[in-house]
Amino acid sequence: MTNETDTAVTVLGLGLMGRALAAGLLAAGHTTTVWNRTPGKAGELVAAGARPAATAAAAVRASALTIVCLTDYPAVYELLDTADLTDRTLINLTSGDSAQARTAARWAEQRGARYLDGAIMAVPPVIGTAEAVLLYSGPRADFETHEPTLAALGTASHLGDDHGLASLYDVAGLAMMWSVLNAWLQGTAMLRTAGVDAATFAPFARQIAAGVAEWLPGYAEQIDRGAYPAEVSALATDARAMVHLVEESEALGVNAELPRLIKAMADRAIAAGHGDEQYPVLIKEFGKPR
Ligand code: FVH
Repeated sequence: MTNETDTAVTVLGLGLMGRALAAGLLAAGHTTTVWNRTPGKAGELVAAGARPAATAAAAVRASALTIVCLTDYPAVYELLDTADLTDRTLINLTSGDSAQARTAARWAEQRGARYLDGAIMAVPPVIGTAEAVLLYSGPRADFETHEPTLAALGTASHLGDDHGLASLYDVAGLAMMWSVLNAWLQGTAMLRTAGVDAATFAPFARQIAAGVAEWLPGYAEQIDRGAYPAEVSALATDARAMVHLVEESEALGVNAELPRLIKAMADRAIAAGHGDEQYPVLIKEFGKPR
């Protein structure tokens, strides 16, 4: 078991996020070695006690644990392909998709390293606080070994042994985030045609979003059970309201692409015989390629 206060860690990549990660580790008392491709980004960290390494390869050898946070996965390979990773643990917090994470795990393991993939569900200013949620996937034993150290960065969650899971959750979270924002922007665009400004609509929209969020556990239960009894509303009823959304958007002269997409998916599910079932039956449409 590692010691929470003095575990040696290397951070590769001192962009906005990498600097926040290194600062969090330093603040928690960890011996922190840092390296960045472009010189000059380590100044404040070094002043706070970080050890600058001359090369990425040297930085990796300085600590049993290396955290890498670069722009993308190709940058990680470019940086570490020739480094000696033997007996090191590499935690890759670079954003990517699940296939990239699984490929990176094989790549690291072929080089004798233990590998965890991670996703940061936070912005740099909250790193080091419980508000920062960081997701990890890969062998549980490796996560548990470093969990006390990772606690310095925020709330650490292990999702499973499959290295792809952290990225998959990350991307699923992005689907949520952009869908909610797009729905709000759609409503805002519509209301602005009547002189209602975004700030006026925002509290109402927030209430709707919070109300819908309350439905998720029950709807998830229907999806996992594969049964969609119409307990509060049938999809066919929702689809009739979708016509209003499409027609209103078109009449107002705002973008109607999203309303049309929403309605087209419901129409397909209804055509497939699901009109009497409840909204989450649309998982059948979301679950296949198109
Ligand atoms: N910033 C954020 O809020 C988000 C929150 C969610 C997760 N992300 C992901 O974190 C990764 C890094 O993001 P970042 O904000 O730190 O990005 P930058 O400030 O642009 O820093 C990028 C660093 O990557 C280095 N780098 C890029 N290519 C290479 C390479 N071929 N070899 C070595 N290093 C490379 C770059 O170095 P330099 O340009 O300073 O020399 C920076 O250190 C990212 O995946 C986000 O999606 C952050």
